[in-house]
Amino acid sequence: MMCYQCEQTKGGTGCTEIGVCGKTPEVAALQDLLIYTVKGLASLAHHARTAAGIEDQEVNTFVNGAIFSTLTNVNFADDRFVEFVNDSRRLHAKLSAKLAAAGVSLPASASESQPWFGSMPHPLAWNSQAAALGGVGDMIEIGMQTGIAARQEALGETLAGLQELLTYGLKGLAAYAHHAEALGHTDAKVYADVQESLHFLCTPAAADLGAVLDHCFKAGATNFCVMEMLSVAHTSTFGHPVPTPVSLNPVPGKAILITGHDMHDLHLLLEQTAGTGINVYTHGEMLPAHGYPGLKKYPHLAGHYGGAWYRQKVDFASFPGSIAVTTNCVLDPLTAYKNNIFTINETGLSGIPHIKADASGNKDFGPIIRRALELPGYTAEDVQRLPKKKDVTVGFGHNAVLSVAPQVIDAIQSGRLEHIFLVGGCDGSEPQRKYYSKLYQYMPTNTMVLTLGCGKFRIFDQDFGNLPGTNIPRLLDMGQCNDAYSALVVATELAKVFKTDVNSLPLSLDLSWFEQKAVAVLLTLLHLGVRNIRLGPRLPAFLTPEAVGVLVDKFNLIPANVADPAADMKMMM
Ligand code: FSO
Ligand code: SF4
Repeated sequence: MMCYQCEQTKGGTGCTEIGVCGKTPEVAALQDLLIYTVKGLASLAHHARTAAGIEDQEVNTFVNGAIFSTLTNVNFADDRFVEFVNDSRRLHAKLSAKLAAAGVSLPASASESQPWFGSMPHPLAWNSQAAALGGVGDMIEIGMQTGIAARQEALGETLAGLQELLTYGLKGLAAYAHHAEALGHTDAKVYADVQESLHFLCTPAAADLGAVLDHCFKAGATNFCVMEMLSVAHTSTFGHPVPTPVSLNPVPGKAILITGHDMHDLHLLLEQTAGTGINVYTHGEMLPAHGYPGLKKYPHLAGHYGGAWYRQKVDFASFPGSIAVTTNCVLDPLTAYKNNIFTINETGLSGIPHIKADASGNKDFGPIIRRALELPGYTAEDVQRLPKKKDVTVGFGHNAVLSVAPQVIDAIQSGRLEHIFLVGGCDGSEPQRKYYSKLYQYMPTNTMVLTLGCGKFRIFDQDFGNLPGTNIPRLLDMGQCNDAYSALVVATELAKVFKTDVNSLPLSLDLSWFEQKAVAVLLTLLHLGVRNIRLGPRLPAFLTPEAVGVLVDKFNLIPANVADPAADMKMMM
């Protein structure tokens, strides 16, 4: 196997024997095969759309969901990838039949293989092969021929890495689009853009570095629309987040922990547990849920439990209820809790029950609820015994932040607020990530910090006090990683007030990336022309020094100085 799609990749170069995340070579091969077959399906869908005006919603939804399943820490179950690959070929046959019925044939060039597919045919041609696929063993064998190695050999490391940059950006934006779709918000252009880019990766033009980079920034542009769509999906369904204290202390009673990013699932769970006496606790990136009026109104949304994703084995093992996994980041479970955990949507773990939506999209969380009722939950004694923690405050989406904008602007103009930091992104277990913990310590008291993503867990329970002369907290959490849109709205509005651009504001972006959604957000920021972004703790392994050089020249992208956060702070100030 060879996978270097996330920041924690082995040795900063690539996971080759087993993933640092726990991904096996077999699952890696199946994921590679899935991306390969989806490139073929997307190529066909692109032709169907452009040549015959055929739009197939099942294909559109599938493509985004399938590539979402290959994100880091989403799905480790080989049987689920076998299903995805078979579904891809089934949908390919369905769409081919529609085209044939419409009398539209594909140009021969549509399925001409490219050197970077190695010994494999063009994925569109492979999908169309009549022979049925064998079992999982056959798929793994074929999948092993569809990995990065063939692309590196044919294109060289820089171009192969930039093709991966595009693929990973597409994975991230597809994940966000899929979340919005769960709440009923879709955009035909987003499906078309994703599929056009996947099609592009199968054409001779994808051997041109400039064309690949253009597609990366185009993906960034599409992702901006997707993040806006997701923001609208969240706020129109659940209302705009409002500042809300969240308890980190449990209450007596049966308990369910919900993790991941999917607010729709949380809503369904709150509905299905209403009146059962079960309390629901958020974990990880679900923390911002407490700020939404449409979710916080449920009295049994009892609080938040645990820290960032990489601590889940410790946190989940001591949780006395069942655990619902809606999206990443999920890890191979310990025996201590493997009978309590359930996956939903694109997530998957070998041997762990998975809850599927029925034909009309309903999900029955009955198994999760029944397991919670079997488990002890929190007793009054537990609650008494556990050390008491202070509440944390969430809910500073763009609406809430802009409502205090006049005070922030006044503070900037009067010199009481010297600088704003946006420390966004993910957390992880590597020691280099201590850079972010230290960075916060070096922030002068006349500065503010906006956080988003699971990186906030390094400081989310610390008291940063208020901005001098105001009652505005210095630390404002804007939400999940996908709420980067809120930060962009705030930055754009501030720039308007000061009659300048985002790059000229007293604002520094220091991003901690981990997986492919962060790649999508980075591409969006670059597409918007945001410069001087610090990126860490390590630069992506898929970008060669030559590719990094292009980004440094064009955008002054700055590698985080993890060895010396004080120096970075000085430079940002
Ligand atoms: Fe974190 Fe995981 Fe939100 Fe990521 S939970 S690391 S970028 O998947 O999604 O911030
Ligand atoms: Fe390694 Fe990350 Fe790929 Fe997992 S997702 S195999 S940790 S590079």
